[in-house]
Amino acid sequence: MSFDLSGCHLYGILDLGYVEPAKAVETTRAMLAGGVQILQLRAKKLPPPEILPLAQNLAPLCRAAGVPLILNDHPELVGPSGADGVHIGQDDQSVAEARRLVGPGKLVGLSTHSPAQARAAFEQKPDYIGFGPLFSTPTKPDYTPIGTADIAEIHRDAPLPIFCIGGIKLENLPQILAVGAQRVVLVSGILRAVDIPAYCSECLHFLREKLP
Ligand code: TZP
Ligand code: MG
Repeated sequence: MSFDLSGCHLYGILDLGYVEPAKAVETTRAMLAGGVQILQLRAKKLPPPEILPLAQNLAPLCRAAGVPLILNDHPELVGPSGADGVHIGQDDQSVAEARRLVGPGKLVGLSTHSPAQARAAFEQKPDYIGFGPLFSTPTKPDYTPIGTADIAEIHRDAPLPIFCIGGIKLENLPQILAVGAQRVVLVSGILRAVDIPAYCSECLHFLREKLP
């Protein structure tokens, strides 16, 4: 059985564009201590043989915290690393193919960058989608921000969890929750925080307080 994401609202990405591989374990511990409810390892510049041992080190930490570990790309590393799923993009393999590669009981997430892509994703039945970037972000510099105007509409009757992403920080959570966001992904907000556990925990408290 795979994870039930219905209670997950704070998704943190450990992006190795911000964190040296040598600090991956320490940073993961800090994110988990702060209460992230899903954790993704995103290592765009590392080859699979270097991602595998990192993921193998993070998997037991996430498992002990009851938090699913998701690998960005590399569905073939999910089984060997003990991760809980994969996150794919619009230019990667289909959700069905990613699901075949990760095997049963694992999660498959899909990035979407417009309402049309989000609606098309509903048909592909991933376990969740990312929706953004809402705001411009140094983490994904080549993407045009899509803004917040479509958030409410895309949540209406959505058949799966939607995680808003892109330029989201503790400071703008009120703004995006006010327009209907329910779940958020943070990367640089968390990884540039002076106190990562405190930052994550403030985000989580805010989400818990404001969401129904
Ligand atoms: N996909 C859409 S925006 C984004 C990804 C991976 C980056 C979000 O990073 P940040 O630092 O939280 O803006
Ligand atoms: Mg990808």
